[in-house]
Amino acid sequence: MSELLSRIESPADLHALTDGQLKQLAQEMRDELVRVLSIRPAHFASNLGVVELAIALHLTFDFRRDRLIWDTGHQIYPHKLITGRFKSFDTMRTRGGLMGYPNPNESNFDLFMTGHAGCSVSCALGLKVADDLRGEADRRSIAVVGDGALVSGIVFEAMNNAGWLKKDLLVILNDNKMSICPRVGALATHLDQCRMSSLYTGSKKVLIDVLQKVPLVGPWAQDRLEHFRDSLKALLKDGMLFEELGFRYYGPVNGHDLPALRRVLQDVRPIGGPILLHVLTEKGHGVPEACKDPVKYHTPPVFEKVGPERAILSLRKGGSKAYTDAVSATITQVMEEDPTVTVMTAGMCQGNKLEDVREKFPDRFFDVGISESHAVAFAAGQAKSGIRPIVDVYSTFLQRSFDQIFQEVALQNLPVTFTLDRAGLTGPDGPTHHGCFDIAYLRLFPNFVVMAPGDESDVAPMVRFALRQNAPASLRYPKASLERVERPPTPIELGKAEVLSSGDDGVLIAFGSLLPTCWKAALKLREDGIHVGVINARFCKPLDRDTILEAVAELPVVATVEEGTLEGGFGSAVLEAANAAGLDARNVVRLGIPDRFIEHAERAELLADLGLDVAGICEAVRSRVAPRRESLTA
Ligand SMILES: Cc1ncc(C[n+]2csc(CCOP(=O)(O)OP(=O)(O)O)c2C)c(N)n1
Repeated sequence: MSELLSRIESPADLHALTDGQLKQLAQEMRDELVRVLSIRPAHFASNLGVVELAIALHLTFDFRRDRLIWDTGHQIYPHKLITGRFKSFDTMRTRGGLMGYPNPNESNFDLFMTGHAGCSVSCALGLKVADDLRGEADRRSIAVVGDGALVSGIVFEAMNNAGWLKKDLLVILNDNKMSICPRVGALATHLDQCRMSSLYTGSKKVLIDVLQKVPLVGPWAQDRLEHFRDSLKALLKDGMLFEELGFRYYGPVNGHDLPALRRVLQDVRPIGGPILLHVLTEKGHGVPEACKDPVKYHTPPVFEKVGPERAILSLRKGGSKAYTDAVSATITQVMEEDPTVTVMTAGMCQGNKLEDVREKFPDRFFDVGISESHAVAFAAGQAKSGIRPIVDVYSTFLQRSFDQIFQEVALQNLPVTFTLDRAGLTGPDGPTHHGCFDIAYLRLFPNFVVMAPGDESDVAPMVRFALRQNAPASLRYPKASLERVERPPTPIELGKAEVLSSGDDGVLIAFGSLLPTCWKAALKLREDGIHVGVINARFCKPLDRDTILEAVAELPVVATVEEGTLEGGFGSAVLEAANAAGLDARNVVRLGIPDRFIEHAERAELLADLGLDVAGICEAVRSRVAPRRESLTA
């Protein structure tokens, strides 16, 4: 039942509700989250935790003018529910439907697509500076930052700058004690210390209430109490870190007590300068199962509602093994065999399926939090000293560390292994999460070995091969179930492709994840009398020039196939090599991700849209083979 929620067409409608109705609205919002997200895998627990915060923010500010950025942006669902998107909430994360992150194309209430964590304070500060310069200083600028996102270095760069500029900026720390996994890092202790002080905030309130009832004594007592509070605050080092950065620290406040939240937001609203408001929320609030296991319920697979409403949920099991499983199993094996191997994850222990590694090798497993640039430079330091570090990061998030890959790793030629998860089209997360660019941005660097397993059987040998290199080496793999092309094993050799089959009409050269698709396409084409071979490129750098350029020189059609951007990708590497060898490369057709951002939908849907499924690859070959045959018979 969404009796009230269905009537909220814009945040302005919230003002008509009584306190009791607002409470009911929060319940209806949670019910809607449970209803929709039980049938569709999406960010669940984080959103249950910010229902009251979203309502309170929209009641206190007017975000038709004021600025609001949610970070990490997967906490955006309650905000979407009350900014005119309730009726389309069913379409969440489906093709053509609502995006699971803020999306300015959906609503003016969303400002940036904040799928990557940590940039909200910078953007909010930028908006504030610009609004002031344009004579619109009345517009408030607010960043809601999760405690997981907070540890991104960039948040501190921004706070350092904001504290210096002394701009009116409200940073709300949404502290649920969790990143995806329990939060890590020294800062966690500081935040815990701040939490403790909620005890004194409560006692202060009681004392003020009591003293204010005594005639004439009230104001004086309040003044004394403020003094008392400040001394206590200093003693507890409460929010000191933020105060040192030039922010006034307020809180912590209970993020599920809507009236209290509204009061404190009203209180801080008129205060000038940078403010940090510490809000305590519970990940999964309102759904006991999600509170008990917020890691599992961060982005659960579809789950069943059984038993009393919202009380018992059970995750539906299933699903085949994914590339991530194969890589993490290999990492476990190599760490068992070689005590010099370490692994870095940037807040993605669960996503990277490294829980086993964390258990077995606590001194060689490092979750650095959402700090990809640090992870890479940290690994470089280890490599310099004879350790063999693996940086296990999603393709899209590794973009954060482009400069560390350049300077600390490639330029020093250090043997750091990069295992790039979710490389290619990641599906319902959409453009912030697709891993489209890593081939292009890694092949730029001298010294780098850039690889991709063609199927399951390449995975373990390739990880082991990478660890044997005396140079940086990367391998990319998709967010997909494992597939295998049955064939006799061939060892991984530096810069050597694997020829699976040959044909007179042409060849499909797959770099990575689409090798099994190419294999199926070649079989299908054979049914139509078109004979194309299949090559598993394995290496983008160094490229197997001998094998590939021979194909370019001799075959009528050479199709390069990659699940990455065509701009500077594997196909470009082939064209560059052909050009350098003075070959006519008009027979080369490049299949991959075009030069635009790809929306969200299921991976299979996107691959089909982009002509990267069996049908699309067959069509690309047919459309080139047929005219040639016609011209030969004419
Ligand atoms: C740069 C970057 N690295 C990694 C991630 C993957 N990631 C998504 S959410 C998340 C944890 C965020 O924690 P927090 O901000 O506290 O939000 P919560 O889910 O706890 O509400 C991580 C690591 C990301 N979104 N961006």
